Amino acid sequence: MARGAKIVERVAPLMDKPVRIRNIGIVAHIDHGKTTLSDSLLAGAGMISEELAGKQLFMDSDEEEQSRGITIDASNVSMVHEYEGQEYLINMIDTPGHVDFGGDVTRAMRAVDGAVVLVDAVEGPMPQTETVLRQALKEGVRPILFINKVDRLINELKVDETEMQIRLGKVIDKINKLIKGMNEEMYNQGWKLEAMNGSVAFGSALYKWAVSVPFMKTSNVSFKDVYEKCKNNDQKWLAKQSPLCAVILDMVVRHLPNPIDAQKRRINVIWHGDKESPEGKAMLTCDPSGPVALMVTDISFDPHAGEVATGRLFSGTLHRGLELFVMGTAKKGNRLQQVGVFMGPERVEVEKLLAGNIAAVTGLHDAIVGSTVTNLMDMTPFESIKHYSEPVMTVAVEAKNMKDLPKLVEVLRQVGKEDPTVKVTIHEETGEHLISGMGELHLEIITHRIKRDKGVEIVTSEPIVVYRETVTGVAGPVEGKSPNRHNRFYLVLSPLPDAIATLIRNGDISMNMPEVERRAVLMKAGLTKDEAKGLKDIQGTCVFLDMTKGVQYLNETMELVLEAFHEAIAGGPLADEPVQNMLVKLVDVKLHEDAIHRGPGQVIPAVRAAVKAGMLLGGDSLMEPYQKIQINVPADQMGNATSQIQGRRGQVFDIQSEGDSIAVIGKAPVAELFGFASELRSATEGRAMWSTEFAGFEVVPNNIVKDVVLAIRKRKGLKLEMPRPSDYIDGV
Ligand SMILES: Nc1nc2c(ncn2[C@@H]2O[C@H](COP(=O)(O)OP(=O)(O)OP(=O)(O)O)[C@@H](O)[C@H]2O)c(=O)[nH]1
Ligand SMILES: [Mg+2]
Repeated sequence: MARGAKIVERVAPLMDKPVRIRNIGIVAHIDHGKTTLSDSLLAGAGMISEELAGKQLFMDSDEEEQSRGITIDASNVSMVHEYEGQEYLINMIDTPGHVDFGGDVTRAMRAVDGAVVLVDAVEGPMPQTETVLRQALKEGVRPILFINKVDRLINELKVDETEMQIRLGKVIDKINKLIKGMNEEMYNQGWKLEAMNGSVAFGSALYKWAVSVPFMKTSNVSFKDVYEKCKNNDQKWLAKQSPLCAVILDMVVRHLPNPIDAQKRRINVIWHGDKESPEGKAMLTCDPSGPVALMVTDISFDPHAGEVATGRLFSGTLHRGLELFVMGTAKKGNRLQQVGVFMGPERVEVEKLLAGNIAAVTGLHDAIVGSTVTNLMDMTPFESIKHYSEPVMTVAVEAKNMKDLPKLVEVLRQVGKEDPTVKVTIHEETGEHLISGMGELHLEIITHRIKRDKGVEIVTSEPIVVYRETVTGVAGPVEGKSPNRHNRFYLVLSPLPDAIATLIRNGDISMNMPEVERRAVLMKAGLTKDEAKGLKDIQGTCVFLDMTKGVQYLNETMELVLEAFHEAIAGGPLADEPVQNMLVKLVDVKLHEDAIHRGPGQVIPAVRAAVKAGMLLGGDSLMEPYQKIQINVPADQMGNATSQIQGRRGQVFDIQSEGDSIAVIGKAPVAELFGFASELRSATEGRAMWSTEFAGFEVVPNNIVKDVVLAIRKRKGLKLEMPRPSDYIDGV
C-alpha cells in the first residue's frame, strides 16, 4: 500500500470530529527551515521514516525544489498527534519562503486557521517574516512562534547561555511588536506570544528537538541543558528528551483554534453574505449537514486525473458524484469525480470529507483559484484573495514547432488558472504570448514547467520589466470625434485620488457591491454626490464617471464608450503599457440621432482617441516597478552594501545596527536589479544576506524616460518617436 494511503487510514476517523482538527500553515522568511520542520514533524508523528526527514525533504517533492533547495509550491499533508490522551488530526501546509512564490502563502492562509511562524534564531525576523505574518492576521489566522536553528546560535555565533536567552527574548519582542502593530485588538485578546504560556517554542528542526516552558516542566530539560548539549555536540540527547514533534504539535493543539472556534470568527472576515442565511449559519458553526461552501485555494494538474482543486470546506460534506456550482460562472453543475486529501506529493481518496477540512477534489471544471463552490444555486462568494504584489517582469514565449501552437495557447490558459499571480497575454495573431510574473525565478520555473510537464517546446525571450502608464495632471475637456464627425465625446482626465486607489486595492470598493453602499463609500473618500452617482466602471485602478445629464441615446451607447475606455487603458499612448491610477470623466456628448451612424466603428475610435490624447495633454508618465531591498552585512561591509543600492538608481532610507551586524534598507527600480545577486555577493565577499520585495510602481525619472519609452516602442514595433496629442485628435 502506498505511504499516503496508510496515513489516511489513521487520519480518516478523525476527519469528522472538528474539535479534534487543527488546520495550520508553516510560514517564514526564505530558508528559515519550514520544510525541514514539516518533514521532522511528519517523521515524529510516524508518517515518514526518521532518516528521510530533513534530508530528502519529503515535502519538497518536485525535482526543481530538490535541486534548488527551495520550496516552490505550498504542499499539504495530514498527521495524527496525541495530546493529553486524545488523538488530534493536524492538516498542515508547508509554504514557500521565496517572494516570487508569495502568492502560495497568501492562498494557504485562507485554507488554515493557525500559523506556525518560524524565525531563524541567527537571522532574526526578516522582511518576509513580517509579510507572512501580515497575511496571516489579515485572514484572521492565529500565529504561534517557533524560533529555529538555535543550534547555530550556539555553535556558529558562539554566544553564551545568557546571550542566547537575550537573543531569543528579542525575537519574541519583535514578533509581538509586529502583531500589535498589525492587529492590536487580537493582540490584546490573547494573541500576544509568550514563552511562559507555551505559545513560543525554541529548537532545531534539523536536529529534531525543541523546548517550550510548559514542556520543560515534564521533560526537565532546561535552557542550560540546551546550551550544553548543543555545545558538546549531543543534540541527540535533546531530541530524545524533548522531541520537536511533541513540543510543536502540543503547542499547535493547545494554542491554535479548531475549525469550529476559528470559523465563528473568521467567517466574518472572509465572507460578507447574510449571516442568517442557511449557508451563513452553517459556516459559522462548521456544520457538516449544512449547504456545501468550499473556497478553492489552489489548482494543480495531475497527468492522470486532470485538474485538481484544493480548498477549505467551511460547511457541508463532499462525496463523489455530488453536483456543485461554481459561483460567477454559468450555472452549470460540476460533478465531483474524486474526493480526497493531499499527502505531500500523493493524493489519496476518501469516502467523504466533512466541513472543517482541506479537500482535494477533481471534477470542478469551472473552478479557478479563488472560486466559491456550493451545492446551492446561488451564494454570496467569499472575499477574493488579494496578493500584495503585482507582476513586475515579463517573458515572451513562442512555440518552437508550428504544430504546437494551439496546444501552447491551451497550456498558457492552464498556467493562468493554476497560478493567479501570473498574468498571461495571448496574442493568437502574432503567436507571441506574454507571461508576466513576480520575478526572474518565478518566470524561469513557469517556462521550465511548460516544457517539462506539458511537453510543449518553447522559445523564451530574456525577461523584461513591466511598465505602467498614468496621467500626472488634469486635461480637458478633450474632444474625441467619430470618423464620420457626427458624434463627439468630451472627457476630463485626472490622476485618481489616493484615497480611492487605496479603497480599490484593499477590495473595499468594487462594481459587485450594491450601488447605494458603493456611493456612500465613494463620498466618504471625497467624491461629490454627483460624481459618486456617475460611476460607471472600475478597471484595475482606473475609474470612469459619467457626469452628463439627460443626453439622448447615451444609455444605449454607454457600453461602447466603456469598451473604448477598456481598450485605451489596456495600453497607454506612450508605450502601449497598461494604465493605472486614472480618473476619466465624461462631461458632454453629442450623438447622431440615427443609431446606424453611432455604431462601434464610430464611438470606439472617438472615445479611445480622446482618452489617449488626454493622457498626453495631462502629462502622461511612464511608471516602473520598484523593489524594497534589505541587505544584512557585517559592519565593515556597510559601504559596499549601500553602494549596491545607490548605484542602481536606488535610495537607502534606513540603516539599523544590531551588534556587529548592519541592516541596510532601501529601494531600487526592478530595471536596475538584473544581476544584483551576484554583484552584491562579490562586492561583499559573500557575506551579505539580502531579500527583496515588491514596493509598487513609481514614475520613471525625466532624464531617462525618453530612452526607456523609445526602447519599449522599438521592441513592440511602434513608431520610433515620442507620441503627440495630434497623433490622436485634431486641433491640438
Ligand atoms: N543548523 C540548522 N540548520 C537548519 C535547521 N533547520 C533547517 N536548517 C537548514 O536550513 C536550510 C533551509 O531549510 P529549509 O527547510 O529548506 O527551509 P525553508 O524555510 O523550507 O526554505 P524555503 O521553503 O525555500 O523558504 C537547509 O539547509 C536546512 O538543512 C536547524 O534547525 N539548524
Ligand atoms: Mg521550504
